[in-house]
Amino acid sequence: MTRATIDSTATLRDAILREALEGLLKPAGEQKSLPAWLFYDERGSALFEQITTLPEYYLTRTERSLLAAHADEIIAQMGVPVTLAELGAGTAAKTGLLLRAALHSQPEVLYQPIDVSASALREAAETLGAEFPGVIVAPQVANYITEAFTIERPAQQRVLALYIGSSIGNFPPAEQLAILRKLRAHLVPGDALLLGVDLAPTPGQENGRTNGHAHKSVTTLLAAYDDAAGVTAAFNRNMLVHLNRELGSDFDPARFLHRALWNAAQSRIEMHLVSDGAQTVHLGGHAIHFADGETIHSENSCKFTVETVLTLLARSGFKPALSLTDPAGFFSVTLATAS
Ligand code: AVJ
Repeated sequence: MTRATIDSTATLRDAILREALEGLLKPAGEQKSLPAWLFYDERGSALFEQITTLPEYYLTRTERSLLAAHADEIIAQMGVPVTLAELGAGTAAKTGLLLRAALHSQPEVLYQPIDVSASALREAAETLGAEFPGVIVAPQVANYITEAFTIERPAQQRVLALYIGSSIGNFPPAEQLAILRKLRAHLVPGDALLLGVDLAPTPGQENGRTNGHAHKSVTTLLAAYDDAAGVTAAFNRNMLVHLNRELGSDFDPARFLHRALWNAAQSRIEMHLVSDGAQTVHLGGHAIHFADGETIHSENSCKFTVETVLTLLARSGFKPALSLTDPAGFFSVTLATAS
């Protein structure tokens, strides 16, 4: 069962224009950028789904196996019936694991996915509605950064807020803190946050293997953002197609090349779109010039350590209850209660 979706197409287009101009109208020599949420139009969301199934993209399957192994434990920690709310839910591909666990101890679960992509939310509602008759889906189409969102709390229930998939890694540390504090303000003591983050490479494990144990290397990380099949490249370029459609700009996506790099000082993967030759693009009444090789910085994907996650949670009003990491140290999921 699905409740009505809140739509806000005009607001969204305004935000896209504002952010595109802010990122692209830069003095010559200054880094141009676009915000990563612009990836997620219908095609971008589909390409991201495809990325999550790639052999190089270990994030999704690692997080899924952590959730599969610990879903009952996570739900049991909550103690009472729960409603699940999810920031950046997308198609909610991993959420079923937690919903199923919740349905073991309560007849119905209200699931509140929040995402910028209406098409992804429609798919989430259809899939979950079909698989779990006890799940009531209440989707919100919203950019949880720029727009207000609501979280409902049915009587006698606790909110389990999900912020998984390392989506928080798209934001710089100060904004990570602001997002979690904003989320915390929707919660009351006893509610909880389940936060999934991708981990930084193990220092000194460049070749990926020591004493027969797998370790995370920079090479592993880079491959996850520059796959052999070129899906991530298509995902990156699709941002320009999205802008062309929404704003009537004239980017030629074929003249921007995909690049992924590891920024060790900031502990993040960066994705860029590299101008193949000098060119001028028209957008919102402006002519935007690109020098040959100049880049649009399209994404940051920050990588954490268990320690940096715990610090972030403490600073945003959460107290860790359960910290889960796979044996090779690729990915980490933390359950933290609102304190
Ligand atoms: C959805 C932000 C977690 O950073 O790994 C995948 C997006 N970018 N491949 C990530 C992404 C390139 C993804 N997040």
